[in-house]
Amino acid sequence: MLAGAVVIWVAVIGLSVFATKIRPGAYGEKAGLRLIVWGGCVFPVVVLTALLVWGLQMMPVLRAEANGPTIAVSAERFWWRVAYDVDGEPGVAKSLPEGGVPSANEIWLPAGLRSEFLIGSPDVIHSLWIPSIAGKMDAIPGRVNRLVVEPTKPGVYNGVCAEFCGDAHAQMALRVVVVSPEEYEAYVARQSQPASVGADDEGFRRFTENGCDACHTVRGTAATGKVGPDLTHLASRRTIAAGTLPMSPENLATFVGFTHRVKPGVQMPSYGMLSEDEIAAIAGWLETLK
Ligand code: HEC
Ligand SMILES: [Cu+2]
Repeated sequence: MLAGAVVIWVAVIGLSVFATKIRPGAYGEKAGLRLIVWGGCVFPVVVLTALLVWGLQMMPVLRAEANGPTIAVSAERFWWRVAYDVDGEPGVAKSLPEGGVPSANEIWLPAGLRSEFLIGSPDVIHSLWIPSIAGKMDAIPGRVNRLVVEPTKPGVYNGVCAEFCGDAHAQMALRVVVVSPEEYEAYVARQSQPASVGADDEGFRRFTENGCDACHTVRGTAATGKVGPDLTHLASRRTIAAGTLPMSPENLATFVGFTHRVKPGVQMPSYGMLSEDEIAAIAGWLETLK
């Protein structure tokens, strides 16, 4: 393209210089018209059409291939379901692959590698947007969109849902943590471990008694609910409820007791009817899920 542009530029400048040098009236009106039709219309149409066809053909070749992990991101109302190291089959898939190491609302990425997000949704259209790292990509029910990202600088970045998806849309954020590839591997290895929960743990007993396990999984225990976020390593995350509150024992208690006041429209029932002690016991136990 550069070579072509130089040739055309030299020709156009040459013509202009030539035009200033010739005697007025040296060429007739017909000759002038011919130059405009051939040089000004036909030539650019042919050249630009050829470039367009060539460029479109080149697009798949230029698309960056991932050389890092494949991470499934499911946009839910109103949080992000994450699974590390899933098997992403090429081609157009209708739903996200099962398996992988589950997490939520926080995505760790290795710096300097091209990781691939497989992005889907079980309910409505959302959009994953991590402004410092990549452009927006819609999460559409019934199809899987792919997004290759290559973060270069370690750090913590913010992401949001960028497509109105319901009441709590504005409280559907996430954190992206970019670390070295070694730290990334260690993180995923830690996340793949089950939680260590004693059978006589007071907080865990109240967690199951109140039916939290119907919606939440704590790997290594009998809690295998799939509706809400995996809580196995909840306390290792930076925020609660998709960026709504910073992670702390007090905020965990606030979220469980005043769920709808903290996040209006949230798809989890409030447990305000529980006694303060009971909520404190549950929150204290959740805090141990590092
Ligand atoms: C009907 C299903 C359901 C039940 C029952 C339920 N939850 Fe949830 N929970 C959810 C959903 C959905 C979310 C995601 C909310 C959001 O961020 O929009 C959630 C989020 C959470 C979070 C924040 C997780 C994160 O990664 O930020 C905690 C903590 C939590 N629930 C604890 C509990 C506890 C404790 C109980 C029982 C007292 C409970 N949940 C009962 C569905 C449920
Ligand atoms: Cu959304």
